[in-house]
Amino acid sequence: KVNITLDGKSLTVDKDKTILEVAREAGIKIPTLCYLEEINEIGSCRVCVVEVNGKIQPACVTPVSEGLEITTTSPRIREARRISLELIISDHPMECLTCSRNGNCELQRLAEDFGISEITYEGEQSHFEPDLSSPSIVRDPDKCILCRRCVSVCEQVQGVAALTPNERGFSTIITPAFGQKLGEIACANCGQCINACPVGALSEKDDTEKVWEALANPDKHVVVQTAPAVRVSIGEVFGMKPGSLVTGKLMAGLRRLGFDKVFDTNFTADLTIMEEGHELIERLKNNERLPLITSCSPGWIKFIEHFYPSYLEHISSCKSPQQMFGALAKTYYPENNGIDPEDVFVVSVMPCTAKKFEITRPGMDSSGYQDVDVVLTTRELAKMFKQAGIDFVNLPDEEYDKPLGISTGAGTIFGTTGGVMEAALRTAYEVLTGEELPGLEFEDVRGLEGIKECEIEINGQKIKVAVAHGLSNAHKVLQNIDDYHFIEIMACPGGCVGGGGQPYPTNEETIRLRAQGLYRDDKEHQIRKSHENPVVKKLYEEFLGKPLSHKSHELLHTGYVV
Ligand code: HC1
Ligand code: SF4
Repeated sequence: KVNITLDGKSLTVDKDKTILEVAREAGIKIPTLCYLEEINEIGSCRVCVVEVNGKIQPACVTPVSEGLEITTTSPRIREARRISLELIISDHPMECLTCSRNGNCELQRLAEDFGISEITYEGEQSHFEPDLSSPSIVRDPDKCILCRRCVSVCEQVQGVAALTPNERGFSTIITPAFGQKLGEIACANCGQCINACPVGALSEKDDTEKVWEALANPDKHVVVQTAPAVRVSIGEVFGMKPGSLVTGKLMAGLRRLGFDKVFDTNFTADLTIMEEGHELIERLKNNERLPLITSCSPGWIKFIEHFYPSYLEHISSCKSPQQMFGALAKTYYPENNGIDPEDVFVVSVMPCTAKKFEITRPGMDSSGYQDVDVVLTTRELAKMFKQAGIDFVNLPDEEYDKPLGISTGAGTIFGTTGGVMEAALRTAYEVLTGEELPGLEFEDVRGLEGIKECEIEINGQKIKVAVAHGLSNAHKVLQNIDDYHFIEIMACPGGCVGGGGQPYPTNEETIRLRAQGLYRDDKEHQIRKSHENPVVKKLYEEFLGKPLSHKSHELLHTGYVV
């Protein structure tokens, strides 16, 4: 412990803390910009400066020590912070009105808080070409403020290190190494760099126009599927609490936009459990290619293809629920409803930017057409609601359409880390033993710990499973791959609730609340096991035959790129 004076008050505080941490604990707000707790603590933006024994120092990187006298607000400090901000803004394009972050930009908010009405430092601005090469991510270096939050997240949280500062001084630019483009490198398309960016230098590729066009085309039968994690986050854009479960309003809003049918990715999440569960059962019986590893997160799939191609035989051959849905929406659904599959246009609403990439992968056209036409992120759909003048908060609750909208509680928890594992165990246990599972909730695989493990006994065999989220944890779990029978890996921290297309801010708190929302949703479902989904059963009877059938393989399974 050390004794300090903070804004005139004597305090005894832990000695390994920074001034910023101590001030926050004391309820004093110090503005920050480049700071991301435990991820990017580099003190480069100088927005958090305070006076320490009379000297101006950045609070985020200055540790407390015995006898420090700290002042967090004074005319001198206000002036220093203003100068830092003005210098950053002097090399930032004033395109706020047309920027994707208009209204939720951290720089814009600070400029407002500090009452910045003119920039005194005029001079040359840097100019670079935007990078439009990725199917998921747009990088506009002119808007970059060099805070390095994206660099740190990509390296430390995702273990990819796709982005790095290049050049020096005024010419500094954050890019992939050797000036390559994002679309050409090992980038997982996860979008975690977008969530980390305080400004509009990184954003998702905007596909909303394609959807407006399809909705306005009278010849198109436009159907939409909504991912599990969207129902607990989209309300945030309209001022609702993170984790608010707004499934009914989401359906109503989508119908008001003009979609012909509103369906649910949760339905094909149940179907994935049937296919993947039986794959697990087969591999356990034959004791081959264990552990089985989940395949629904396209960022994770791109990551393993780049970094661990020799482990690809472990990956489930199941397409993700989004892709299974696309394949059925252009075969089973039109066949049963007298619609020409050529006229069906499939839109996905996903918390994820990598899903934009996934629809372009080889094999994602097993219906004879591109199975999914467009992916919108949660943020993009929220923008469309705004543009259509939809008063989201006051929408009534409506239901999903049948048949592709009927799902179980197991399908909904796919959207949080551990959920796919829990859903799979509920089904694998009952199919293998023929007995009812005593307790449905697998607490050991819930929560935000980076790697979770659990052991479950099925027919006398001990099945050891692991769950990892955030790709740096994927690196770790793969070091001990032989310890397990089944592994769930999701690219994003927290799983899809923490996806790169989710509303700002996506942080530990919002991720936790969204996950709680999904577990509530699971509890409210009457049916909570995928193999009990009546529409999934009917689909097997009428169309697919049985899990892992020839037709299932044709439509619902895929291969990987080495
Ligand atoms: Fe996900 Fe999935 S859970 S990958 O996170 O398996 O994106 O929410 O839709 O496909 O179901 C995302 C979420 C989503 C798929 C499902
Ligand atoms: Fe890194 Fe993911 Fe951003 Fe690619 S999308 S640069 S992997 S954080």
